[in-house]
Amino acid sequence: MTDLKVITGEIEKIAREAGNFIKNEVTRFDISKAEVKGLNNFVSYVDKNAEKLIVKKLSALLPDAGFNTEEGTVKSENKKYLWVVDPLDGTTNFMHGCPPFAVSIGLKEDSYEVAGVVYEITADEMFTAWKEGGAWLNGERIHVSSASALSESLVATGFPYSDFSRLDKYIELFTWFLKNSHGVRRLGSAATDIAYIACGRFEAFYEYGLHPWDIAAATIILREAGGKISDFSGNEGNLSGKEVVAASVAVYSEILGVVNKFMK
Ligand code: 2AM
Ligand code: CA
Repeated sequence: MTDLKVITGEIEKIAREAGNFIKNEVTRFDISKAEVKGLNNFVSYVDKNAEKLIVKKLSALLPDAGFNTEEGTVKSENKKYLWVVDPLDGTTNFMHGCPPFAVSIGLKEDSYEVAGVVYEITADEMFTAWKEGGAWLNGERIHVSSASALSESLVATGFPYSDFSRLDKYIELFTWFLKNSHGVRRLGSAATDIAYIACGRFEAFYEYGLHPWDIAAATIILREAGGKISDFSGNEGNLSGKEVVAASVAVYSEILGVVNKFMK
């Protein structure tokens, strides 16, 4: 396979092209054109057309790779190389014209993330990383923050939006963070939340009920920037997104302990 740095550069071009398409649609988007996939789960022609564009270009880039994409415009196939794609992470924000929303493209080799691009469209911020190549924001190296405790941390989360089975525990955990951190933010795009830990804006993130495409690209960006990501039990491999704890290495153990205490 070609050099991962070169591949990441190509993914970046594809993410920017899809991002430009999405940006052009913001002003003309008519909310009544959204379809409902499930409770509070929306999709539109914008998500689908962006995905088709991305799939076409990625197929040309690595003809032997399989796909796992949110909108399912291509058959899911598990191969040695796997593209994990969310053409538009933060669809609800997009529909309301509210930042942030992002294109998220991850590449796995034998189930392990080896390259990732998160392009946050509204701020024109391109987060990239490849295995052992570091993490980058618009071409500059990025690192997690130097905070060493949750008491010095800005924490991001996503509110439950359709699976309310763990809502009571979630609210108790939320209350704990309100009292024991610098504050809690809810941006509405998990890929962006995790990329923001990688560049030191947030120290930590937790959410349940996500999907692989929400986190695959951001996972390698965070790891290469000095962070850790796992499920609520601390498993770091094969992340499904059902449970996500992400943080700088310095606060990861502390947040894992807290999330574990409230959510288990
Ligand atoms: P999506 O926009 O690609 O669906 C934020 O909490 C995360 O949950 C986002 O990454 C978002 O990804 C996903 N999500 C799905 N439906 C949502 C909804 N109705 N409200 C908020 N987030 C949603
Ligand atoms: Ca999406």
